[in-house]
Amino acid sequence: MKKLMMLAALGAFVAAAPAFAKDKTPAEKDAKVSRAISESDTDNDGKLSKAEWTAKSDAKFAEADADKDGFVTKGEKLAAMEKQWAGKK
Ligand SMILES: [Ca+2]
Repeated sequence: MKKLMMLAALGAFVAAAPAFAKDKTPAEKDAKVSRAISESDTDNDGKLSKAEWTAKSDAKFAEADADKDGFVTKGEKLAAMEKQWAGKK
């Protein structure tokens, strides 16, 4: 039974494989990178300064730190990841 469940899990993993970034076409990768840059490029110069890069990280940290104690616990990180995964469905 355990073997059957492992095979089912492996099958689901293989079925999901095309969703991974390595299977994206060059055009899909280019569009994804452009979108990622434009989301943080606050001065619209087409590139990210260190400040623009860290501002997004700081915002993600602040969002994950639910109790605002300056630390992200495993539970807070899990909640943040679940929220992210839910948004991708
Ligand atoms: Ca910029």
